[in-house]
Amino acid sequence: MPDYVPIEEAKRMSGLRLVLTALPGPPWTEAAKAVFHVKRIPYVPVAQRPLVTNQALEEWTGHSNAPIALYDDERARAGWADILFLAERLAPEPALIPVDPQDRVRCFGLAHEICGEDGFGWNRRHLMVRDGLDPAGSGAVSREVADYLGRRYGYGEAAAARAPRRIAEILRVLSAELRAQRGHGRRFLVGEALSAVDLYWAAFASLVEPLPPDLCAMPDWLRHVYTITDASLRAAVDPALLEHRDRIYRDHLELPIDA
Ligand SMILES: N[C@@H](CCC(=O)N[C@@H](CS)C(=O)NCC(=O)O)C(=O)O
Repeated sequence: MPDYVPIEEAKRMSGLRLVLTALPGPPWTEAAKAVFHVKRIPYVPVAQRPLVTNQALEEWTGHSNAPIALYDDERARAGWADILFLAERLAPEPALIPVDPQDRVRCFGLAHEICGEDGFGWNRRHLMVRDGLDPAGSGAVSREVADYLGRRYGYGEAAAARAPRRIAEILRVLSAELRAQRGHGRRFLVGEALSAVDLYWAAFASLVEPLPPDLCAMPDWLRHVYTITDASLRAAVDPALLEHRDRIYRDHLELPIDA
């Protein structure tokens, strides 16, 4: 477990402080950790606990979810792109934003489809909320948490109804990109080198199927919630995408996942 520093103490510190969801596996948190890990940027971890830390984090940063990056007395950064640009500035090498303009466009387009509003993670969350609100659901997500997440992230019946289509189309786009890259003898989702989008996919693939318990010790209920069990949605998952996740973790990230 990271040595989480209490919020009040972190507030008084300078340098980089990173607010992280205090569970192994939440994709937005793991994505931010991956970026700072690859760049070898040290940070002070601060725990976000849904519903528990909201007020204190809101007062400090103006945000209450995770991740949030705070550097010296600069504005708090809560969006994945803002966090990435901060990391690029603090440690330009290894660059995670491609230099080639076409590759940059691809990188940000794909990253938004993975991490952004109405992207893969966002729509997977809608399905978790739907399960939690359904009296006949799996019971893995409590009604309280489903209500809370639903309110925060624009859940509605229409959003839930279209979520599977969005999830499947994003998975197909990622698969097509990966296969096209492989066809050119390239081992990354964009360009010739590791970029942020490989890290984002590695982190968000937990919402297809988390890494096994020895590599990611998440509670069973969370593992259940994260795993795609619906057969038609599962059919949209190209096994090559999970292989890519496994390789990115093996070659570039820290295992087992620590939280
Ligand atoms: N602001 C982030 C999104 C972060 C996000 O959605 N975090 C969620 C992950 S489920 C969270 O912290 N949820 C718990 C909560 O809202 O308390 C971004 O745009 O990159």
